[in-house]
Amino acid sequence: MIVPSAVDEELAAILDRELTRQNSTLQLIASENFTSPAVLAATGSVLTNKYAEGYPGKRFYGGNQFIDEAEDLARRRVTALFGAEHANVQPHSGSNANLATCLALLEPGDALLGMRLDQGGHLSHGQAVNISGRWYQGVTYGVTRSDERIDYDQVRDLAREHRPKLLIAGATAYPRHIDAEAFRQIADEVGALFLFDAAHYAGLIAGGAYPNPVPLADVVTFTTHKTLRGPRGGCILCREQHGAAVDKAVFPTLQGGPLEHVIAAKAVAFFEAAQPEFRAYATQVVANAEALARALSAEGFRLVSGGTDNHLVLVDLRPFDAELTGKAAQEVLDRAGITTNKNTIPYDPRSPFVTSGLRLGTPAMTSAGMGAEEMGSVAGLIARTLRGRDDEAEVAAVRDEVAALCSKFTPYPTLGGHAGDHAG
Ligand code: DSN
Repeated sequence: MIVPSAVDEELAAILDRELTRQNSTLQLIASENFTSPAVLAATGSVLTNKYAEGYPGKRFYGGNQFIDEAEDLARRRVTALFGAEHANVQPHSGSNANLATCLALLEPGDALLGMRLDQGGHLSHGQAVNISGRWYQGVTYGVTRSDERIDYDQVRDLAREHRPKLLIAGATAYPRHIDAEAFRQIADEVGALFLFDAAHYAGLIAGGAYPNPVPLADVVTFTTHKTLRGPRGGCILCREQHGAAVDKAVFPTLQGGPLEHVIAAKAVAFFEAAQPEFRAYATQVVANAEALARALSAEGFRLVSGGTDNHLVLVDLRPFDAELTGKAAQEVLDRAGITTNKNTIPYDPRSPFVTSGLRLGTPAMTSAGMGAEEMGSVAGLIARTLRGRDDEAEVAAVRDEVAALCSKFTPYPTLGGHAGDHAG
């Protein structure tokens, strides 16, 4: 692999520092992962040089015969992987995939019903600050106070009251399975279309560790870089009847030239996710999240909804330490080499910039080879850091232990200047 150091030492040094960070600290952000060298190579391939507005067989520029093959391969692989009728692999991101879905199915001013951002939803599900809430009438549902699970009665009541044209399931910080069947029934009752945003779950679904919403939803969107372990980007799966509208919404309505190097890398990720090893990986991601949840509970943390069914846990820090905010926890954990993100918890009294919660996920460290035993160690290191957060010597001691642990689970042991294998 040609590395920038040959021409640009300044950038090469930055890349090297980031590689060292990824190799030597714990990556617990639930939406992140470590791609394979094959995905990295496709992302860095000559396909980045080509303009290809349009779709395979219908491009606006010449020279796209091989680009067409790559995009067709990605489409074939992803429809087979999820059992979908139609795929669009061009969205640059999950937000673009969701906006394109709205452009395909709705008129400005139509109502859509999605999950509250502060209870685990996403900006692009109808929040007022996002285009999905500015162009459309965004209505939101949440979780119950009692068990902190989606309040399906509230979803039904709001659907009956507002008659949304689009009902959206999907979350960024919800540790439980989402009942796609319940959403389908509610959508049918009020005559809504049903979008399942599977960004967080796509890899688990592909690996058989999370129920597949594709047979139930009109449209399923997802990002390719989270549990699916592909390049950064988005994807839309839909029923054949919506295929033409979805394709038109992605191009020419929303996007211009597709990122064909990323689409090639998506094809690689779809291939990898169809292999038997990926099923083992997805199962281990969930087992690791369960192990992390148990170990954190034993350390005195309260888990939102009492635990997890998927790849993430949402920690309510207040019972552990009433003074400790998510912001302060994230900052001191960063100093200890443990990368996490602060997160609101349901009915959080603190602002989204401060929060009472911390979101932790297992996809990345599972790719690096960690198992349930290491999750116990990780929980212990988190607890020690947060208990000793005013003691810099203790934080430094944890940082050394984190580095020692990570040295046995290095995602890219041979990448500094050369492509190499990683532990996943
Ligand atoms: N930023 C993503 C996440 O962390 O869940 C959502 O878009």
